[in-house]
Amino acid sequence: FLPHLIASLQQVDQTYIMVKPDGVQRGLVGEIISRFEKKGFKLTGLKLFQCSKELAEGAGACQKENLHRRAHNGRGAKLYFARVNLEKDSNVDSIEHYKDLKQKSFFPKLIDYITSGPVVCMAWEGVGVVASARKLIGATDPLQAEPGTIRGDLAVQTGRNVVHGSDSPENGKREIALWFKEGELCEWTPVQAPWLRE
Ligand code: IDP
Ligand code: MG
Repeated sequence: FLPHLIASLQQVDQTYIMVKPDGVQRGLVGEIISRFEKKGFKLTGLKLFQCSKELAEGAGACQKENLHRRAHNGRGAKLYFARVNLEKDSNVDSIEHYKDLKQKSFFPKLIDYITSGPVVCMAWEGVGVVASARKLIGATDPLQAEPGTIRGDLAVQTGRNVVHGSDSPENGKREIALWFKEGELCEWTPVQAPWLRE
């Protein structure tokens, strides 16, 4: 029983952290990466990424369940209407990413925000990384976030709160799979590992 308990307590998790466009524009990328790096978590994926502008337009359209899109048949003569479900488009990262917030009034603005410039996508790994990263990030509303947290130190408004962090280990896996392609993540052992955990 005890070894099992210890093993489950030491479950290694993954979290998806993203510097949002305001964090990139304000030159906070290094500062934000540093917080997780200094804490002792392991970086397993990192890239600068721009959601296409089409996605921002899709944000309005995706409030409808389905979108009818005009398309050509092979010979270019007849036109027909194909049923396209935007949510199933594998390119629509930001909409899929925030799918739980689709009914919220601020959803279209959220998608505009997140596609308004490049973001920095990160995968971090470690025991307890999901909950710990949420603590390092701080409350959703930066004015409520404690000093010492990223949002508490670096932001003032919910709609410009500089960083995203997964809210559960399941969502950590889901979001990493959504934002990273196969081959973009690295398996490695930091030399400092024995200095972080006994
Ligand atoms: P979280 O980022 O702290 O997990 P969520 O409730 O999951 O917060 O919301 C996702 C993101 O949506 C927030 O980080 C913020 O950018 C945006 N958001 C949440 N609530 C509001 C709001 O009331 N107005 C504008 N944007 C919001
Ligand atoms: Mg959230």
